Amino acid sequence: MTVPNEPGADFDRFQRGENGLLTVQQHILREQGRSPGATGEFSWLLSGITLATKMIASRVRQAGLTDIIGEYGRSNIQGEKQQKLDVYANETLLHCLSWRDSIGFVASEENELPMAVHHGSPSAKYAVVFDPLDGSSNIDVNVSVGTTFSVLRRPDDGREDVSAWVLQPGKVQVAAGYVLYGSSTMLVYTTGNGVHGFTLDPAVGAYIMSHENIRMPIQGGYYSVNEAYHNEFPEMYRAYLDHIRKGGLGKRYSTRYIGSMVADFHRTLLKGGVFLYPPTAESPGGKLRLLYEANPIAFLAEQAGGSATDGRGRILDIQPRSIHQRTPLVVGSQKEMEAFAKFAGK
Ligand code: P6P
Repeated sequence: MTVPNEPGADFDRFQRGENGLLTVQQHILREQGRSPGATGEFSWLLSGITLATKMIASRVRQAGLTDIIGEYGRSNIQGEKQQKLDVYANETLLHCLSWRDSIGFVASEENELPMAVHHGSPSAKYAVVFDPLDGSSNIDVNVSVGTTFSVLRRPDDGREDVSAWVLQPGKVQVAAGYVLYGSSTMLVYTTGNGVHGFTLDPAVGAYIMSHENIRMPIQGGYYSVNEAYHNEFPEMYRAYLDHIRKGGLGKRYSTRYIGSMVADFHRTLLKGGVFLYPPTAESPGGKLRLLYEANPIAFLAEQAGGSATDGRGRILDIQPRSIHQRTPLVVGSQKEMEAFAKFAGK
């Protein structure tokens, strides 16, 4: 009997993961060659994030049972009281990423300065910026929280200072995503070739593809904003929200606001609508951080057919000036964002 020397038909089916068992590592390898960010090195880098977030998910799930709830007893660079889980999540990500020699620098919401990892080594090609546990003040009341991350390539102009590696506009991100610790633990990421969602199967310990090529609906049914600050918002935001409430977008909207950006955006990604964090009296430049919150969210939104602005221009075009720089953020579906652009005078 001659043995065929080409892959059988089943090979393609298994490669495509039609049997429902495609893990995120396999997905990255399958994407290899289709997008600049998806290489074997990148798969190894991403596995540092997926490993850390599995460890974080395990602690989040046990939060009420172990001594991991409550304040750590210190404030972070943002002046926010660190929760014990913030510190655990941060140290877990720093540990796992330090073992990836393709990473030159990491920057965290929890640390004032970036950390040089393998900078100086020829293998160091990426910087990773992240918020280890966004929305952590919600942990004590069992509300979803999330990890956000953004991957940047080393500058191609030979500049080796950390600012050149880290302070890059969102439009050059190699990859970005988040992990939502919700009713299930989901990783949602993009390498510029669509947005894909993977649900953690705790029995297997692997993120399995559950949402291939997520597309935002053209229009949703929710707007998401902290209405307590309504009177502080600039006029164009208040006029826009009144327009939505009065049926100006051709349908009745409901409001949803979880107070955890990853959860509020995840709903917007899957169901459509708009999420806003406008300038307020307390945060005139916006509250959300550009590098590791707004940029990954904006990259995902654009890859899924939506868009994201700071009220003046495209989030991804903003040239960062500092690591912890904040920005106003409006992100959502096509219809809601086209309407916002009119109120923003664009
Ligand atoms: P506010 C959580 O602290 C966070 O950074 C985001 O996750 C969330 O969208 C926002 O702040 C909520 O802020 O002022 O509405 O409580």
